[in-house]
Amino acid sequence: MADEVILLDFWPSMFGIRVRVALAEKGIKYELKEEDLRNKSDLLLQMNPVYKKIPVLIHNGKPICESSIIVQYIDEVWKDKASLLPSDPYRRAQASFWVDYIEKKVFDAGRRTWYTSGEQQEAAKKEFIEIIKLLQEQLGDKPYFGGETLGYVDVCLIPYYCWFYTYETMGKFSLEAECPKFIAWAKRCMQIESISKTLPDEKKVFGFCLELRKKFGLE
Ligand code: GS8
Repeated sequence: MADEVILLDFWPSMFGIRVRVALAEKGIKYELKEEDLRNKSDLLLQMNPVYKKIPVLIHNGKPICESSIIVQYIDEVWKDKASLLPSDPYRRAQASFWVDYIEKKVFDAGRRTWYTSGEQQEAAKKEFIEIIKLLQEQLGDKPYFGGETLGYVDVCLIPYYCWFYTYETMGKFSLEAECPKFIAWAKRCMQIESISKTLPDEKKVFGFCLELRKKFGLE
């Protein structure tokens, strides 16, 4: 019997996009169930009772939660396509280290570049640029964080790229000017079909954030 794969998701979520990219990379067919996060489905509450957040991958009825863990799971279960995580234990630990860094740093500073104003926004901008500079240093001269091919760190980081237009426009800064090699990496990733076909349009993300800012009285 074919595997039943369901993804509970919300379109602009960088966490959900990670999972969609990994599924596309592995060529896995799945059913996408879009969640209304203000009115969560019973299925989401049942499948992720701890955090009640998307994304959740439901594989043959069993839930897997937390995007970075879901990407690892996909890599381990569907082994017929190229691996995202290195098999060497040291390189694997290093990849996990950088994904952990992304978890701790990128979302929060990124959010503050568009969700705050004044001094807070200035501080967030500086912080965000420093975080991306450090990642750029880590990339070095490699085409991808995974080396010659797309890997775990790339999959976990590239979803942020469709948010950069929002960060840059609302925060009034240019990542291309600050971190050209990093942007070259992002553009290289966008040449890959599993990524270009998955990432939502940056202007659509911007519109979504503009609405949120208005709703919370920030405009
Ligand atoms: C984060 C998921 C998350 O924040 C992961 O999967 O990597 N660490 C988790 N999901 C958000 C949507 S994206 O901002 C979510 O589901 N929020 C609903 C809520 O907080 O109620």
